[in-house]
Amino acid sequence: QTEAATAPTVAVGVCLLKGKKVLLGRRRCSLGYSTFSLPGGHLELGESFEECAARELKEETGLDIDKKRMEFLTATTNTLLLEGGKPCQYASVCMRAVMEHGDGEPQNVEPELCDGWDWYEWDNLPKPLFRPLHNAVRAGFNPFYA
Ligand code: 8DG
Ligand code: MG
Ligand code: MG
Repeated sequence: QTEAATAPTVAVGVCLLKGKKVLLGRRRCSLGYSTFSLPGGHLELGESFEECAARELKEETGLDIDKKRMEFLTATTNTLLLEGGKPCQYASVCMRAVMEHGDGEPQNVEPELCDGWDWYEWDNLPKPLFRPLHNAVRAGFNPFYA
C-alpha cells in the first residue's frame, strides 16, 4: 500500500554571501540528512519571497537582514524527494543577500536541525549538497553572477 503524495510546495533558500563565500549548514533532519543546504524553509500563506527569506534566516541563524536586502534570483528548481519513502516535491526559489559590516555572525539557533553554519567558496562547495541546491548548481546556477 503506497501513501498518497501531498501536493508540491514552495520553498525558499537564501544565498547569503560574504566576500567570495556562501553560508551553508549540514542538515540534521531526516530529509536530506547530513547534506549541506542553504538556510531556508517553506513559504507561508500570505508571505512574499523576501519576507520568507528574512524570516527563515532570522529563525535559523539569528541574523537580522531586512527583507529589502533580499534579492529575488531567477533560479528556481523543481525537485522530487523521498521523505521516509513518501514522495514530496519542492519548487525552490532562490534569494540572495550580501553581508554587510555590522550584520554579526550566524548562530546555530536550531542545533537539532543543523550541525552549524559555515562559509564556503562557491568553487569549492562541500559534499554532498542538499538535492535542490545540487540541482541548481548542476543547472549552472551561481549566486555571484545571478
Ligand atoms: P520551516 O518549517 O521552517 O518552513 O521549515 P524548516 O524547518 O526550515 O525545514 P527545511 O527542511 O529547512 O526547509 C523546508 C523545505 O524546503 C525542505 O525540506 C526542502 C525545501 N527546500 C528547498 N530548497 C531549500 C533550500 O535551499 N534550503 C532549505 N533549507 N530548504 C529548502 O526546496
Ligand atoms: Mg530550514
Ligand atoms: Mg526554518
